[in-house]
Amino acid sequence: MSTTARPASPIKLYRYPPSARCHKVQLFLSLLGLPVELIHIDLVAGDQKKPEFLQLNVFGHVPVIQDGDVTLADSDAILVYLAGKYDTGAWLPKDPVQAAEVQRWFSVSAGLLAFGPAAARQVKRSNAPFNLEEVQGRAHKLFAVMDQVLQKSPYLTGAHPTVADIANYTMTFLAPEGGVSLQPYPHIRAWLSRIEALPGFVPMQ
Ligand SMILES: N[C@@H](CCC(=O)N[C@@H](CS)C(=O)NCC(=O)O)C(=O)O
Repeated sequence: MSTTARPASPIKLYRYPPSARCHKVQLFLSLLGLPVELIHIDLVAGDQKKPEFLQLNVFGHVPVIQDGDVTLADSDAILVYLAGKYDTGAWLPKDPVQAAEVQRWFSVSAGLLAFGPAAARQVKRSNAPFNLEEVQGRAHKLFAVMDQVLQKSPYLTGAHPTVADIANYTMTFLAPEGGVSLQPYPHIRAWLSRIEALPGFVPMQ
């Protein structure tokens, strides 16, 4: 994908490899063809709560990027920054209605997706204190809706991919790790495949 500008040096991405939110940032950097330096933050060892990391993000969460003088946290906020700075406009539409549509899907990524399928994966991976049946149930309710949306259009906000798709891709792809099958959702599976076919796509390690 073409870019309007190039960073003077590789963008630093502080990340923990199993984190879906870190992957979505890494994915978007790759789709934009931007150089990246990956910096490992070990969430199990507690690196994210050390004073030097808290200077980068007071919340003590990954992902964080550093692009020259700019330090930014929050996966969806980072997508907005990267699209605004390095893309020609397609990934983050300026039209008010389309921009609002993208924002709506950021809310899904930070809400319904995080507290449904992503929470189920956390239970399975790290015994997180959620009720597995409850969060799996939320995941299926969300995916039933997403499947209908994706039956009508190839991407979440219409005919072309936007940061809304990148924001929601990884947690959706990983849903089976939380015991949430994607088999009942053919339109979601086709959407995942469309994203995986984009030039520059990188899978999670
Ligand atoms: N809204 C933030 C949430 C960031 C977040 O919760 N990151 C998790 C990893 S996916 C984290 O760093 N957890 C470490 C902890 O809670 O100590 C985003 O989208 O980046």
